[in-house]
Amino acid sequence: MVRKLETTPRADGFRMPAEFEPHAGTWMLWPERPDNWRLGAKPAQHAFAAVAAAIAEGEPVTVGVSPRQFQNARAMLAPEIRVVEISNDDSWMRDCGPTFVVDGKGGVRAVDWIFNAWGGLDGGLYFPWDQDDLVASKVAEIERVDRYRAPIVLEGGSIHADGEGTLLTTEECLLNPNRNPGLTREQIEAVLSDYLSVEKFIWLGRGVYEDETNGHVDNICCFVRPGVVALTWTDDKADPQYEISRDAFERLSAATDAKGRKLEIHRIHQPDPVLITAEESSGVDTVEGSQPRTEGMRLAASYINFYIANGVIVMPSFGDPHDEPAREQIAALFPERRVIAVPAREILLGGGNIHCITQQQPAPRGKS
Ligand code: KQY
Repeated sequence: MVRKLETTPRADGFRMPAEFEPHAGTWMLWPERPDNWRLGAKPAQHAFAAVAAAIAEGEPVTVGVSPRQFQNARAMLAPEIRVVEISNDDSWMRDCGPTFVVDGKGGVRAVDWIFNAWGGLDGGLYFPWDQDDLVASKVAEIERVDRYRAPIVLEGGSIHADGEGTLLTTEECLLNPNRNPGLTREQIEAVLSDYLSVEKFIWLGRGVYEDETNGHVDNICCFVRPGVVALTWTDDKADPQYEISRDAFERLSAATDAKGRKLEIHRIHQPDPVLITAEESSGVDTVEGSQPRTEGMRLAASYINFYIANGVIVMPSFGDPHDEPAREQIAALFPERRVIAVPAREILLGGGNIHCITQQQPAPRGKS
């Protein structure tokens, strides 16, 4: 029996592990909506399939897909990838999927946050989002893990944990009135503390310039290992990203983590600004209430939106001169993993990147 629990992970001895801890596998969803993905999502589907194949070099991958796209996804995805039918409103498993927690005794459970499509009717990216909000519970059912329904709106891309009690997030997103308008910073920290077993919060100010998620942390900064973070950067003082990254650098420099450590900060230079072309814009259906994809709009391109899987790092590339220096830096940060760069412009055109479309399921820890 899969239970919906009324207690909290902290009370039950569960914590959110870091992404760099061992995984049982990765969950993804399959893109199809034509008001977000150009040309009926076909270019994005190829990009998602390439991401899934890269991750599958290190661990099992499951892709959830709507009934309409089941056969197409099965045909486009590599045979070793499991395809299961999961209705959805779009394909951002990081954000609508579960945050898994572990107890160190072989137990794995799911935290199922309330999802409101990045802001609900106050700046959210589409309506409705009811199927997305069911995704975490369906994943929990498929995996037969018990589930906590958390009492706040939150997306997985808005938090990073070091697995040792520290949580990294942004004020722009978590304190945005379009998520949990009745809650103060302290009240949000209290809920996160109960549901993730974290003690120390490192609050950055804003996320990447023009990030339509209201500044998810997973596009600007991530943990490489406890005490070590990577931060998106630009040397161009005229770029609006400069002030955002400089402020983040100062906050990180001043911070200590839950274990009292100062952070080692690695700056990874962003790609040159990525703008939507006329051809790309014309391939997206116009629907009132959906995020516009207008020619010339700047996309929130960042190398930080990579995914840490067992044995591999899957990072986005953009056909940009900064791709190779970023790949070399990330490879040096993860010497024990192989870095696979996947062309990710088609994912970025939908408003996010590789980290946003993936969700790790941790391996049970401490099982005898
Ligand atoms: O970046 C993400 N975590 C999700 C972006 C959602 C964009 C929806 N169009």
